[in-house]
Amino acid sequence: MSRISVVVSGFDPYEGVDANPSLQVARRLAAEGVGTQDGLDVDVHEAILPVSFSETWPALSEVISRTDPAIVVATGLKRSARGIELERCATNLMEYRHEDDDAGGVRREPVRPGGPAAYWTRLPLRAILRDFSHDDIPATLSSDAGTWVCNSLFYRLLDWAHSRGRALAGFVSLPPVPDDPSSSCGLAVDRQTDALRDVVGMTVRHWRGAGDDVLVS
Ligand code: PCA
Repeated sequence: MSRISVVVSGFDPYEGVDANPSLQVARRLAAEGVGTQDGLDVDVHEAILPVSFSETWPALSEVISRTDPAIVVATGLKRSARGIELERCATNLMEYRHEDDDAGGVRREPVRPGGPAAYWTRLPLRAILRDFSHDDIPATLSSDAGTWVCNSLFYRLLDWAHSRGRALAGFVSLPPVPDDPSSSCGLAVDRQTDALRDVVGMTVRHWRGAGDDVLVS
């Protein structure tokens, strides 16, 4: 059977976040796999990334070089999210605090000087949302992955995808995991993992439907 390589990334814990659901979801998906999709065996590889503007993309890029994926789905925690948020676009902007700065300590710079202002993802977001509604997973589309490390990774990733023709890449923002399982806010790691399984499965089928076997070995 033909195989397809997929990378799912998540982030390490960071300030105020002891357990990042994106790390747990990427680990679980790589361990459990997503089964066969449309006649393709799917190899899911995890990439666990440091929360750092300068180190995140090199770390993901190393996993991409090693595994040669046709699809990359990055994930990260969005503390304000109430459900899964499928990100539509990445913007060429990073904002961060810098003590020496005049503008109240906030510095703004492009992710890639001279790069396009924004990129759209080519993940089949509406078809994924339909799968989510069958599986009762709360989700919305979003046009804002913020201006911090998640957005800058997403921008670098779409830069890469645009240079790769048929490769598909996207970013999924994850909500916090509730401390109390009966809470109506946030989503348990099991459900977040189900969501990512839907994202990868639908994206593989979409990629397959687009024709051209160039990236299938
Ligand atoms: N969320 C952060 C970076 C790592 C993560 O999981 C963000 O919103 O940019």
